[in-house]
Amino acid sequence: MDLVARLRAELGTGHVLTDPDLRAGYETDWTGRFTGRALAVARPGDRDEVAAVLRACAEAGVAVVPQGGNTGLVGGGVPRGGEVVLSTTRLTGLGEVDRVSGQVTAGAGVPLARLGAHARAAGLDFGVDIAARDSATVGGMVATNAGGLRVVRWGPMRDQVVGAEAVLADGRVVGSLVGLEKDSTGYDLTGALVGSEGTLAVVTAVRLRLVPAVAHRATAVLGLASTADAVAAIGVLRGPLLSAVEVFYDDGVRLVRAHRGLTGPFRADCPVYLLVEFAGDHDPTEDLAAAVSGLPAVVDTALATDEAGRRGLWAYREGHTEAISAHGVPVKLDVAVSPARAAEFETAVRAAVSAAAPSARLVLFGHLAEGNFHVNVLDEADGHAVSDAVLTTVARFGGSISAEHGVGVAKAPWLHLTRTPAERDLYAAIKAAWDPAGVLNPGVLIPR
Ligand code: 2HG
Ligand code: ZN
Repeated sequence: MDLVARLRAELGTGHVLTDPDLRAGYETDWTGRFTGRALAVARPGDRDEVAAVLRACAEAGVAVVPQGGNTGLVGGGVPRGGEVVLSTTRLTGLGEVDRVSGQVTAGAGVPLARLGAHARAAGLDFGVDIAARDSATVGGMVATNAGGLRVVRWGPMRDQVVGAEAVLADGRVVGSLVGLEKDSTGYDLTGALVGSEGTLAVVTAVRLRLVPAVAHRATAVLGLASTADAVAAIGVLRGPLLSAVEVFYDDGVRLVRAHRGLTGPFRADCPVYLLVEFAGDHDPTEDLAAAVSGLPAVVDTALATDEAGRRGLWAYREGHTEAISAHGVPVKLDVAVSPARAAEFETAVRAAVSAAAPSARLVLFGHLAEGNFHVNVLDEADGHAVSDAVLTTVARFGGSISAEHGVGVAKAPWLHLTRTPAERDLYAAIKAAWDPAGVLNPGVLIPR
């Protein structure tokens, strides 16, 4: 029996897609930059079906590309050519919130928005939030160690994962969903899966820590003259109420306004915008207003406490990705430096991009409390030269070439910039230990 016939026998014909029209949505990533042809798309409905798919592919010697919501942005979830795409979107089991442990078990295919709503319905919340909350799946977020908008308060995905269940390339199941907060029994296998980008095993379910729900939020957008002023503000704003610190710039706001048909947050445009959110069990509006009024360099302020007003302010920030993609296919990089050096880095990265691609358009924005910049370069055909310029600059600052989206195929050629030969040997050894035949996501994270 050939591989497709075997997969059909395991999953049923309707969950093994070979028709080009049906495959298409799984073969190209959300940005449109990464695309390849899959042999087939397999949509297993439970852990045992995941194991059956992996066993069949391993025996046939066909590589597997695990895929969640396909909004990962680094080409880590789409085929390069001839693989089976294993879509986790049917693994949608969501357990009851365990209030005693403050945890919940979620299938890999559960979208973040559903997980968040489920936690809030039980009086708790999930600590990670990202703009792609409706599409991003829990499994994909674990695989990429997603970060997002609230890392300053609750940390990235790595901090939320207490346990995971995963299937190895040969079909064996590993891991635990018991959710032990204390377990010092040797190597952290769950930890190894976080950020492994589908190269070690296919995560089928995770046990997640939940956080206390906050009843009140207040959001401000500050207009500033420079990134240095924004960086200085973070030091003043840090404290138990601080929940988000996002930076964006005039050119990005113009793109978002044109795309969404919005007016600006202020009467006059500003070079730099800083979105700050405070959250707590009491209304933090006065705390936020007082903190902002104590900042020396604020040119203008817009403050909102009601849901509609807050959404309106967030739209300037969250609208960036879509406004950029509406303009064209960008070269997109997510990088981080020490936040204390973020202003210096901003100057350096602008210089590096304009030297590598003089006629390109650079749109910067990001999560400033972690020094995490999203570098989007528009109107540029040579993605390699721009990526090289940006990532080399990041390395000079001792930064990360992959802050929160994963390495994918987009940044794999530059892994050597921030991992030493000894560290890359360890990466290769870890990969070989989990997936000796190299079936899982070849070409992602570890360069071929
Ligand atoms: C965000 O922060 C996402 O909104 C996407 O990480 C970033 O589009 C991007 O470059
Ligand atoms: Zn981001």
